[in-house]
Amino acid sequence: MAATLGGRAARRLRLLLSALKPGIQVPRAGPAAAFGSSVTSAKAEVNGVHLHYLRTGDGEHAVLLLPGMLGARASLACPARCPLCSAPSPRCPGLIGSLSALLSGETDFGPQIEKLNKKLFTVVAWDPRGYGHSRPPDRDFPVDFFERDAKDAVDLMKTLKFKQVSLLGWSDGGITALIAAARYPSYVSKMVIWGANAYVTEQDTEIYQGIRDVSKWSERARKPLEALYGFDYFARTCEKWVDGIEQFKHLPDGSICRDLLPLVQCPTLIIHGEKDPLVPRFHADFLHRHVRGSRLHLMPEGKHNLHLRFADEFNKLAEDFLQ
Ligand code: TYC
Ligand code: MN
Repeated sequence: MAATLGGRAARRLRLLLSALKPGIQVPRAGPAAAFGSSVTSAKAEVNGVHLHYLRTGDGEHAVLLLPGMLGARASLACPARCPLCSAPSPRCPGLIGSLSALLSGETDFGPQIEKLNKKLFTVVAWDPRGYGHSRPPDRDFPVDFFERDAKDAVDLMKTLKFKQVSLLGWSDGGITALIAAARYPSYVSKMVIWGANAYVTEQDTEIYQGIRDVSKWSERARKPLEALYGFDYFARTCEKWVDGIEQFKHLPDGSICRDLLPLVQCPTLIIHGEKDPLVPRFHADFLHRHVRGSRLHLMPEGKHNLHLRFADEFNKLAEDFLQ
């Protein structure tokens, strides 16, 4: 296949293919090369599953990026199987597009993977089990699914031999980060969370019902996830997520992790986008009140994806806080 391509294209193909072999360094093109940066894609066996992660930077300070629902955020936007030869990812030429997506920063942590300071930080972005490339298994949502993700996340970083980590958790990933910090206080040094909530209200339930049917999502939100998962898995998993998160509404105070917040010991920065249509302000205020010593930073124009829309501002906030 590469033989049919011109010299430049063939070089690019070889580069991309070598990049997709787990554990192999990907020389980065473009501005990131100025940091001598590379991104590796790999899997580690943790708690009986093969967890996929991206890794970049070689700084002392380990930082784990935790994606939200459907977890595609850490992952390359690419199909589980190649549409041409049906080889499973990450081995087939059809996945070129996916790596281009990473290189052009189209993943949901693209600007963090690309631009967080590689000399200060070693950045890992993971796919929780059942999400992204951490499949099989299929994703399920037992009532302890956030607890399970928190343990998986910490055990992944221990497997990778990090002595301590800081957490950057978005949305569901923020909930996972809170639980990890509460349960493993000596392992988590600092934490930045945004778009997270510690409990579920009637108002949240209405919002959840609004996103349950993925065919009603905007094309832009739907496309990358559909490409990654295929329509059926994507649609089914979104419905299962809604059922999963609604379990908490029937618990006392709708609690996801309310009781754990006082156990958090690490310095915590809560960022809230004041135009977030998914997570109302009272959730950020609640976290701020109950996580001891936490800081609340408001971004007036920020929505749910504030780390993408205002990536430079977000990265600077996070870097300054972590140092
Ligand atoms: N927590 C979801 C995520 O991980 C996003 C979300 C938040 C959806 C609140 C609906 O009411 C909601 N991306
Ligand atoms: Mn293929």
